Amino acid sequence: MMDSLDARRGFAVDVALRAGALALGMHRTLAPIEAKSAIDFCTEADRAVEQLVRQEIAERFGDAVIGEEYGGKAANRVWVVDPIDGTAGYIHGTKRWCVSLAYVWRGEIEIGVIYAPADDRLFVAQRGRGATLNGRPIQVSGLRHGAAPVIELGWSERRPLSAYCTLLQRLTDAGFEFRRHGSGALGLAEVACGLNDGYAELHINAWDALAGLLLVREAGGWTNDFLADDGLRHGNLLLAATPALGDRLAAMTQDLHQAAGQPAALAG
Ligand code: LIP
Repeated sequence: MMDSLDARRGFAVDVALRAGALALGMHRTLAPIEAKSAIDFCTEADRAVEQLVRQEIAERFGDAVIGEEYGGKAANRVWVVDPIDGTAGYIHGTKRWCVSLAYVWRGEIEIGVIYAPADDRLFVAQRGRGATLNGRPIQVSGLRHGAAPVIELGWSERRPLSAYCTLLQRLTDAGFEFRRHGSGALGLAEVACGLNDGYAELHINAWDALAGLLLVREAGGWTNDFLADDGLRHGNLLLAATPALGDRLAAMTQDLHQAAGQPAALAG
Protein backbone atom coordinates (compact mmCIF):
# COMPACT_ATOMS: atom_id res chain seq x y z
CA MET A 1 0.00 0.00 0.00
CA MET A 2 2.91 2.37 0.72
CA ASP A 3 3.99 2.19 -2.99
CA SER A 4 0.44 2.94 -3.96
CA LEU A 5 0.37 5.94 -1.59
CA ASP A 6 3.63 7.27 -3.05
CA ALA A 7 2.19 6.85 -6.54
CA ARG A 8 -1.02 8.62 -5.53
CA ARG A 9 0.94 11.45 -3.90
CA GLY A 10 2.95 12.08 -7.06
CA PHE A 11 -0.21 11.82 -9.14
CA ALA A 12 -2.09 14.28 -6.89
CA VAL A 13 0.66 16.89 -7.20
CA ASP A 14 0.83 16.49 -10.97
CA VAL A 15 -2.92 16.65 -11.55
CA ALA A 16 -3.36 19.59 -9.15
CA LEU A 17 -0.74 21.59 -11.05
CA ARG A 18 -2.42 20.83 -14.38
CA ALA A 19 -5.90 21.50 -13.03
CA GLY A 20 -4.75 24.82 -11.61
CA ALA A 21 -3.24 25.83 -14.93
CA LEU A 22 -6.51 24.93 -16.68
CA ALA A 23 -8.55 27.09 -14.25
CA LEU A 24 -6.10 29.99 -14.53
CA GLY A 25 -6.30 29.87 -18.33
CA MET A 26 -10.10 29.69 -18.37
CA HIS A 27 -10.46 32.80 -16.27
CA ARG A 28 -9.71 35.04 -19.24
CA THR A 29 -12.82 33.86 -21.11
CA LEU A 30 -15.15 32.98 -18.26
CA ALA A 31 -18.74 32.47 -19.46
CA PRO A 32 -21.76 33.50 -17.37
CA ILE A 33 -21.81 31.83 -13.97
CA GLU A 34 -24.45 29.58 -12.43
CA ALA A 35 -25.88 30.68 -9.09
CA LYS A 36 -26.40 27.74 -6.73
CA SER A 37 -27.61 30.22 -4.12
CA ALA A 38 -27.28 33.95 -3.38
CA ILE A 39 -23.63 33.49 -2.39
CA ASP A 40 -22.67 30.13 -3.91
CA PHE A 41 -21.68 30.01 -7.60
CA CYS A 42 -20.31 27.55 -10.13
CA THR A 43 -18.39 28.39 -13.29
CA GLU A 44 -17.54 26.38 -16.37
CA ALA A 45 -14.01 26.24 -14.94
CA ASP A 46 -15.26 24.49 -11.77
CA ARG A 47 -16.89 21.85 -13.97
CA ALA A 48 -13.98 21.52 -16.43
CA VAL A 49 -11.42 21.13 -13.64
CA GLU A 50 -13.46 18.49 -11.81
CA GLN A 51 -14.00 16.61 -15.08
CA LEU A 52 -10.24 16.63 -15.74
CA VAL A 53 -9.43 15.31 -12.27
CA ARG A 54 -12.14 12.65 -12.44
CA GLN A 55 -10.94 11.41 -15.84
CA GLU A 56 -7.31 11.21 -14.71
CA ILE A 57 -8.22 9.30 -11.53
CA ALA A 58 -10.42 6.89 -13.48
CA GLU A 59 -7.67 6.21 -16.05
CA ARG A 60 -4.84 5.85 -13.50
CA PHE A 61 -6.37 4.21 -10.42
CA GLY A 62 -10.11 3.65 -10.88
CA ASP A 63 -10.73 4.98 -7.35
CA ALA A 64 -14.03 6.55 -6.30
CA VAL A 65 -14.39 10.35 -6.39
CA ILE A 66 -16.55 12.74 -4.36
CA GLY A 67 -16.53 16.23 -5.87
CA GLU A 68 -18.28 19.52 -5.27
CA GLU A 69 -19.83 19.73 -8.73
CA TYR A 70 -20.65 16.10 -9.58
CA GLY A 71 -21.04 14.53 -6.12
CA GLY A 72 -20.17 10.88 -5.66
CA LYS A 73 -20.19 8.06 -3.13
CA ALA A 74 -17.73 7.06 -0.41
CA ALA A 75 -15.58 3.93 -0.82
CA ASN A 76 -12.49 2.33 0.73
CA ARG A 77 -10.35 4.32 -1.70
CA VAL A 78 -11.88 7.72 -2.49
CA TRP A 79 -10.64 11.10 -3.70
CA VAL A 80 -12.42 14.18 -2.36
CA VAL A 81 -12.11 17.08 -4.78
CA ASP A 82 -12.92 20.78 -4.80
CA PRO A 83 -12.02 21.89 -8.32
CA ILE A 84 -11.98 25.57 -7.40
CA ASP A 85 -12.21 26.40 -3.71
CA GLY A 86 -12.77 30.11 -3.26
CA THR A 87 -15.01 30.35 -6.31
CA ALA A 88 -16.13 33.87 -5.34
CA GLY A 89 -12.50 35.01 -5.30
CA TYR A 90 -11.87 33.30 -8.64
CA ILE A 91 -14.88 35.01 -10.23
CA HIS A 92 -13.78 38.41 -8.89
CA GLY A 93 -10.21 37.97 -10.16
CA THR A 94 -8.44 37.74 -6.81
CA LYS A 95 -5.59 35.30 -6.08
CA ARG A 96 -7.61 33.74 -3.23
CA TRP A 97 -8.65 30.41 -4.78
CA CYS A 98 -7.18 26.95 -5.18
CA VAL A 99 -7.59 23.35 -6.31
CA SER A 100 -8.00 20.99 -3.36
CA LEU A 101 -7.51 17.22 -3.54
CA ALA A 102 -7.57 14.68 -0.72
CA TYR A 103 -7.14 10.91 -0.89
CA VAL A 104 -8.95 8.90 1.79
CA TRP A 105 -8.18 5.23 2.38
CA ARG A 106 -10.37 3.22 4.76
CA GLY A 107 -11.60 6.42 6.41
CA GLU A 108 -8.14 8.00 6.95
CA ILE A 109 -6.99 11.09 5.05
CA GLU A 110 -3.70 9.84 3.59
CA ILE A 111 -2.82 12.58 1.08
CA GLY A 112 -3.74 16.26 0.82
CA VAL A 113 -2.75 18.65 -1.96
CA ILE A 114 -3.81 22.29 -2.26
CA TYR A 115 -2.57 24.35 -5.19
CA ALA A 116 -3.17 28.11 -5.48
CA PRO A 117 -2.10 28.85 -9.09
CA ALA A 118 -2.51 32.66 -8.97
CA ASP A 119 0.35 32.98 -6.51
CA ASP A 120 2.00 29.63 -7.25
CA ARG A 121 1.67 28.07 -3.79
CA LEU A 122 1.70 24.26 -3.68
CA PHE A 123 0.84 22.69 -0.32
CA VAL A 124 1.39 18.92 0.05
CA ALA A 125 0.89 16.56 3.00
CA GLN A 126 1.03 12.78 3.41
CA ARG A 127 -0.09 11.15 6.67
CA GLY A 128 2.97 10.59 8.88
CA ARG A 129 5.34 12.33 6.48
CA GLY A 130 4.91 16.03 7.23
CA ALA A 131 3.63 18.98 5.21
CA THR A 132 5.36 21.27 2.75
CA LEU A 133 4.82 24.56 0.92
CA ASN A 134 6.63 24.60 -2.45
CA GLY A 135 8.81 21.76 -1.20
CA ARG A 136 9.85 23.36 2.13
CA PRO A 137 8.60 21.89 5.47
CA ILE A 138 5.93 23.97 7.21
CA GLN A 139 4.75 24.30 10.81
CA VAL A 140 1.83 25.92 12.60
CA SER A 141 2.51 29.26 14.29
CA GLY A 142 2.88 28.03 17.90
CA LEU A 143 1.85 31.65 18.69
CA ARG A 144 5.57 32.51 18.34
CA HIS A 145 4.59 35.94 16.96
CA GLY A 146 3.53 37.10 20.44
CA ALA A 147 0.65 39.15 19.00
CA ALA A 148 -3.13 38.57 19.18
CA PRO A 149 -4.11 35.22 17.61
CA VAL A 150 -5.62 35.55 14.12
CA ILE A 151 -8.51 33.20 13.35
CA GLU A 152 -9.96 32.85 9.84
CA LEU A 153 -13.68 32.15 9.84
CA GLY A 154 -15.72 30.65 7.04
CA TRP A 155 -19.44 31.08 6.64
CA SER A 156 -22.13 29.78 4.33
CA GLU A 157 -25.93 29.88 4.27
CA ARG A 158 -25.92 26.38 5.78
CA ARG A 159 -25.71 27.98 9.20
CA PRO A 160 -27.51 31.14 10.46
CA LEU A 161 -25.60 34.40 10.16
CA SER A 162 -26.58 35.05 13.78
CA ALA A 163 -24.48 32.07 14.90
CA TYR A 164 -21.51 33.41 12.90
CA CYS A 165 -21.94 36.84 14.53
CA THR A 166 -22.07 35.25 17.99
CA LEU A 167 -18.77 33.53 17.20
CA LEU A 168 -17.26 36.84 16.05
CA GLN A 169 -18.29 38.37 19.38
CA ARG A 170 -16.75 35.48 21.31
CA LEU A 171 -13.48 35.79 19.41
CA THR A 172 -13.23 39.53 20.00
CA ASP A 173 -14.18 39.09 23.69
CA ALA A 174 -11.25 36.65 23.92
CA GLY A 175 -8.87 39.17 22.34
CA PHE A 176 -8.58 37.29 19.03
CA GLU A 177 -8.38 38.91 15.59
CA PHE A 178 -10.62 37.46 12.81
CA ARG A 179 -10.59 37.32 9.01
CA ARG A 180 -12.78 35.89 6.24
CA HIS A 181 -11.24 35.16 2.84
CA GLY A 182 -13.76 32.77 1.21
CA SER A 183 -11.59 29.66 0.75
CA GLY A 184 -11.64 27.13 3.56
CA ALA A 185 -8.89 25.08 1.92
CA LEU A 186 -6.50 28.03 1.71
CA GLY A 187 -7.47 29.15 5.21
CA LEU A 188 -6.43 25.72 6.51
CA ALA A 189 -3.23 25.73 4.45
CA GLU A 190 -2.32 29.07 6.04
CA VAL A 191 -2.89 27.62 9.52
CA ALA A 192 -0.45 24.85 8.54
CA CYS A 193 2.26 27.32 7.49
CA GLY A 194 1.66 29.74 10.37
CA LEU A 195 0.18 32.66 8.42
CA ASN A 196 -2.80 32.51 10.75
CA ASP A 197 -3.35 30.71 14.05
CA GLY A 198 -6.66 28.96 13.43
CA TYR A 199 -9.62 28.31 11.15
CA ALA A 200 -13.25 27.75 12.16
CA GLU A 201 -16.45 27.19 10.20
CA LEU A 202 -19.72 26.03 11.74
CA HIS A 203 -20.49 23.83 8.75
CA ILE A 204 -18.28 23.09 5.72
CA ASN A 205 -18.24 20.34 3.12
CA ALA A 206 -15.60 17.61 3.01
CA TRP A 207 -14.26 18.71 -0.41
CA ASP A 208 -13.36 22.13 1.04
CA ALA A 209 -11.74 20.72 4.17
CA LEU A 210 -10.02 17.32 3.96
CA ALA A 211 -6.75 18.26 2.26
CA GLY A 212 -6.30 21.23 4.60
CA LEU A 213 -7.07 19.15 7.68
CA LEU A 214 -4.19 16.80 6.85
CA LEU A 215 -1.85 19.73 6.18
CA VAL A 216 -2.61 21.19 9.63
CA ARG A 217 -2.14 17.86 11.41
CA GLU A 218 1.13 17.11 9.60
CA ALA A 219 2.36 20.65 10.40
CA GLY A 220 1.91 20.01 14.14
CA GLY A 221 -1.55 21.51 14.49
CA TRP A 222 -4.77 20.39 16.20
CA THR A 223 -8.07 19.71 14.43
CA ASN A 224 -11.50 18.48 15.41
CA ASP A 225 -12.66 15.06 14.26
CA PHE A 226 -14.28 16.37 11.08
CA LEU A 227 -15.07 12.90 9.68
CA ALA A 228 -17.12 11.91 12.75
CA ASP A 229 -20.94 11.71 12.28
CA ASP A 230 -20.52 10.95 8.58
CA GLY A 231 -18.68 14.20 7.90
CA LEU A 232 -17.48 12.81 4.59
CA ARG A 233 -21.01 12.74 3.19
CA HIS A 234 -22.73 15.50 5.14
CA GLY A 235 -19.94 17.94 6.05
CA ASN A 236 -19.37 19.05 9.62
CA LEU A 237 -18.08 21.69 11.99
CA LEU A 238 -14.46 22.48 11.11
CA LEU A 239 -11.87 23.57 13.68
CA ALA A 240 -8.13 23.71 13.08
CA ALA A 241 -5.49 25.61 15.02
CA THR A 242 -2.06 25.80 16.53
CA PRO A 243 -2.43 23.42 19.53
CA ALA A 244 -2.63 26.11 22.23
CA LEU A 245 -5.93 27.39 20.79
CA GLY A 246 -7.73 24.08 20.12
CA ASP A 247 -9.70 23.78 23.34
CA ARG A 248 -10.66 27.47 23.32
CA LEU A 249 -12.00 27.30 19.75
CA ALA A 250 -13.93 24.12 20.60
CA ALA A 251 -15.49 25.79 23.65
CA MET A 252 -16.56 28.80 21.54
CA THR A 253 -18.26 26.76 18.82
CA GLN A 254 -19.79 23.46 20.02
CA ASP A 255 -23.13 24.98 21.11
CA LEU A 256 -23.36 27.04 17.92
CA HIS A 257 -22.78 24.02 15.69
CA GLN A 258 -25.26 21.79 17.49
CA ALA A 259 -27.94 24.51 17.84
CA ALA A 260 -28.00 25.46 14.14
CA GLY A 261 -29.79 23.61 11.24
CA GLN A 262 -29.52 20.09 9.81
CA PRO A 263 -26.36 18.94 8.01
CA ALA A 264 -26.38 19.68 4.28
CA ALA A 265 -26.89 16.73 1.93
CA LEU A 266 -24.04 15.77 -0.39
CA ALA A 267 -24.20 17.50 -3.76
CA GLY A 268 -25.07 15.35 -6.83
C1 LIP B 1 -16.10 28.02 -0.03
C2 LIP B 1 -15.53 27.40 1.23
C3 LIP B 1 -15.52 28.38 2.39
C4 LIP B 1 -16.90 28.90 2.66
C5 LIP B 1 -17.41 29.57 1.42
C6 LIP B 1 -17.44 28.62 0.21
P1 LIP B 1 -16.37 27.26 -2.59
O1 LIP B 1 -16.16 27.00 -0.99
O2 LIP B 1 -14.20 26.98 1.00
O3 LIP B 1 -15.03 27.75 3.55
O4 LIP B 1 -16.86 29.77 3.75
O5 LIP B 1 -18.72 30.05 1.67
O6 LIP B 1 -18.36 27.58 0.47
O7 LIP B 1 -17.85 27.44 -2.74
O8 LIP B 1 -15.62 28.48 -2.98
O9 LIP B 1 -15.89 26.01 -3.27
